[in-house]
Amino acid sequence: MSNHFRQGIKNIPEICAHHGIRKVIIAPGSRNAPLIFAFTAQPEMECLSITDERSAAYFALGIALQASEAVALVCTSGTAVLNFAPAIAEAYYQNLPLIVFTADRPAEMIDQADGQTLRQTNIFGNYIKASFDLPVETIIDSDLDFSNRQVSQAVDTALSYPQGPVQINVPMREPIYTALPETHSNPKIIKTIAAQTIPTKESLDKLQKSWNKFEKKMVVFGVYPKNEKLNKLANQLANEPDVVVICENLSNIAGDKIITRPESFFSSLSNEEKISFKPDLLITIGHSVICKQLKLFLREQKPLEQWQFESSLPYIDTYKSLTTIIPGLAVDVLDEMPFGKAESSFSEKFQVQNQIIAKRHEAFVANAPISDMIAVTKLLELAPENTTLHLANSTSVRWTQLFPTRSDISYFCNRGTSGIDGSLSTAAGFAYVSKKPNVFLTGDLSFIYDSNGLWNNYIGNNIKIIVLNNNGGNIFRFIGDKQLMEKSLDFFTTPHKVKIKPLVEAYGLNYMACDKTESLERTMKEFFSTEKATVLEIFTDSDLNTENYKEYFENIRTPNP
Ligand SMILES: Cc1ncc(C[n+]2csc(CCOP(=O)(O)OP(=O)(O)O)c2C)c(N)n1
Repeated sequence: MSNHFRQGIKNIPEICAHHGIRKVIIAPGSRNAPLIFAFTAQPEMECLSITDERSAAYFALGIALQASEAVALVCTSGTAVLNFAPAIAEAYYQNLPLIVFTADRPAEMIDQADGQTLRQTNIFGNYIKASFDLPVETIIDSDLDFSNRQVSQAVDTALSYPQGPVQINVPMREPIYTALPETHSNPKIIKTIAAQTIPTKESLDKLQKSWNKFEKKMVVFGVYPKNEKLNKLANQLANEPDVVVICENLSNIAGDKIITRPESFFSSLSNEEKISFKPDLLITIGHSVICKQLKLFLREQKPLEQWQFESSLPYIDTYKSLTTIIPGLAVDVLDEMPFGKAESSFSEKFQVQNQIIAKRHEAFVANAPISDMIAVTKLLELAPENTTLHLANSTSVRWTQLFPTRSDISYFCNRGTSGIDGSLSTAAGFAYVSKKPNVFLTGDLSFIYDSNGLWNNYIGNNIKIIVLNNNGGNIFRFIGDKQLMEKSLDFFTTPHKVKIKPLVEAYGLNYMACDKTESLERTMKEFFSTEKATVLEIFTDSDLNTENYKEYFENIRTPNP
């Protein structure tokens, strides 16, 4: 057989390169050999090799996040494919373009008791923007055209708004280990051009009228990567007397008048007080928020209208008050609106309460002994300028939300599906393409779970990892019912005997440790000044952390005079 039957596969990297893909993560295998030959021969393509598919896919997600570009993934057939699934689900809910090539056997060999074979067509089902199957061979021109078109369409689909992952299943017949054709077939490239959606003039006028009608407006930003234009716009809005802007640290928006600690803010209010903080109009932008107290507040104190910009899925009615969906990017649409000025004391009310919380917070942390909270206090004090801070689920991200957002830091967390299974790999992928210092803050379980994130040759010296080792999942002590969980607590928190030091050293990283309040600041300074990739393990007491968390909120809740 002539080797032209693989022309379609040979063309894949060239089509990807035309669509702007520059990086491909390859997990090893045999069935994917032709894909490996093709990608490694493409000059524009940087090929990275990562063995563990779960980690490889999260690593790709980290690159896609940092570089705002599509990243390709290649794996062999069988369970290798399924190991991509967690990161694909995360990419789906974070709207990140991963182009996932899964090598397969031809249809006649599926479910025929052959090795390393399972049903791969549309295997990611609910968590993929689209799935494509390439022809087994491309001997005739129409098959080759079809194969080229499928690849173009797949990449285009991943990149079109809202972005997301796509699967390209690539069935191949033996022989697998054979050279790709020499011929260059000039594959046709089909591309969708970038477009901008703006509501019609009529719709904008209607929005403007509503805007003018309401005296109490609240804008809530969800998870959003740093965006200077959006940050400026949020601060502009926050300066209006009738507008209050609420942003968790993951919104990457900060400013004097922005409420960046909603969990503390809404915890501090009594039920009677909450009534006077009720907005008439709620505007929500971007992905989800973590803050439970904000959700409870808004579900109780329902606004008259809610406008939603840019949700990852349509019809997300988190606060049960959704009335209007606005297509297009918030920056573009809000820019078009003149926003009338109004006399109002709505914003002022929030600012006063925010000052009260700030004082209570400072007083509390000033006296606390070594604990997760104090480690986070020091981290946010000492982290180098322009750090990218990656946060694991669950208390790592929650503790940091109790502190004011540092405007120079970029905050990230896998909140698409909130897994603990890929945070380290995501941070490692992100840091690999980042020129800034990257810090990953994690609990012990999340670190151990994804310690394979260190099993690759791309861990640079710009990554520093802090493990808050409180011997298990501390979060369950915060949220659970102590009495109810008493007999089965270990099944939630899962205490363990894993030694993190040898684990870190096995991967060749520096290791440091701290278990005393007195040495925390000095150790952390030293940690941030090391030039090598380093893990700092901070030992804390889970009972004390739990007490700390509860006392913190009791302190925040002190009745207002
Ligand atoms: C893949 C996955 N499995 C289980 C969970 C449920 N879960 C959420 S947080 C958590 C414990 C995390 O423990 P650790 O990493 O030590 O952090 P801590 O709770 O101490 O902050 C678990 C098991 C999850 N989010 N993702």
